[in-house]
Amino acid sequence: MAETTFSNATHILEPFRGIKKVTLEEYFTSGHRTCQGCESALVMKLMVKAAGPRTIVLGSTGCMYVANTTYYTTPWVVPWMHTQLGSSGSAALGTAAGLKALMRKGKMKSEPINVIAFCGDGGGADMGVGAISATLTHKEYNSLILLYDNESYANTDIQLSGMTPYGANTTFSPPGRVKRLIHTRWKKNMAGMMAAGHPECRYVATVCASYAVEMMNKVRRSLTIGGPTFIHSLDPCPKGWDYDPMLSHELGELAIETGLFPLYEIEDGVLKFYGKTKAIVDGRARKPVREYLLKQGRFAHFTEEDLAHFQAKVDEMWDKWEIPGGARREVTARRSVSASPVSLGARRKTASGPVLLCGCRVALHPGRTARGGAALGWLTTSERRRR
Ligand SMILES: Cc1ncc(C[n+]2csc(CCOP(=O)(O)OP(=O)(O)O)c2C)c(N)n1
Ligand code: SF4
Ligand SMILES: [Mg+2]
Repeated sequence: MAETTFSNATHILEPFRGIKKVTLEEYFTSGHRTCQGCESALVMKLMVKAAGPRTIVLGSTGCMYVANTTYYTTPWVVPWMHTQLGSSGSAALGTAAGLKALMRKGKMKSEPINVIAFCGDGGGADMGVGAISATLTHKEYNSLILLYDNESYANTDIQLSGMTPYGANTTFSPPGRVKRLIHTRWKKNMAGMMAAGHPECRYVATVCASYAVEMMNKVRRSLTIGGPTFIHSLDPCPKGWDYDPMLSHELGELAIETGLFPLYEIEDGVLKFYGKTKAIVDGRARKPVREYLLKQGRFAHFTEEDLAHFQAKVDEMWDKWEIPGGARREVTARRSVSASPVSLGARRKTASGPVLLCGCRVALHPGRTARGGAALGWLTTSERRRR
């Protein structure tokens, strides 16, 4: 067949300017059987509403597969495909590449089609992180990977994942008399990790469905920019977190207001904070994290000491991580370091401030400060303007 004019263009999806401007059409409707108050289901609905009808959705195993495809029913109005638990990245890349090849060969109409692959925290941040990472290196294919993080392997009855918060009660970490806290690791920083390690990925963002318009606009921005993009969504889960379903929205807000889950985007290396996270960065006090933790049964076994430790870890995130908090930026030092062709070792020795390591620009782990040679350094929009 003769080659047709092919363009790898994306849809230009302008942001919704307020709730009243949001389109009415739904592409994730009735027919699902998620729990009452399930924020992940809301994320699906908002995600595809933002993307519009010319969208293919791919989803890895988990609640958003199982509860959304009960025999003979489905809420999906757009084409949808299930993929294996660890393969949201592979599904995104394969679908995007397949569409591109078919269009280039003239076997289907050449037009922008959004490809969105979603994954849970188990499927995306644990099992499938390698496939997502690979996809984020292929800049010639347009796809969005959305990680919906309910902080456990929820579908198989709330097992611990790499995204489960410190100390939480899960079926793999039940508190007991001998050992009160089974799970004592701090959760992974997925968005930071994806942003830092993937120079071909032009857009990484965090979202929470409690802020629906902002969330939809970040989805629209990621699809407009094109190439491989990544969004991390924090989703309160009444079953796994053990709270009254009516509190879902409030818990999402509290996660932001306590500073536990900062809302930001990184587009072409420029960091922008959103909403209440921005207010905190600008000086507003964070709410005490106990207000968030004590509303959830999974932390009911916490003592005052545990609450204090959790608060100290959040404080440390804000003090020592580049994101959240935006602390410890020393623009002059970074400038001279990044412009200089000296070796990594020499940079470590000579730099007095943060060090830019081979394209890694976000501090990924708490406690690794610039002096220790840690990776660093997004610029905020205002910093960039100042430069
Ligand atoms: C390779 C593989 N291992 C285990 C399972 C069983 N399994 C199905 S869903 C699921 C939980 C997935 O957790 P997550 O990705 O966080 O999604 P959630 O259920 O929380 O929505 C597991 C372990 C599977 N389907 N495939
Ligand atoms: S277990 Fe959690 S994520 Fe799964 S359907 Fe229920 S509320 Fe949603
Ligand atoms: Mg999960």
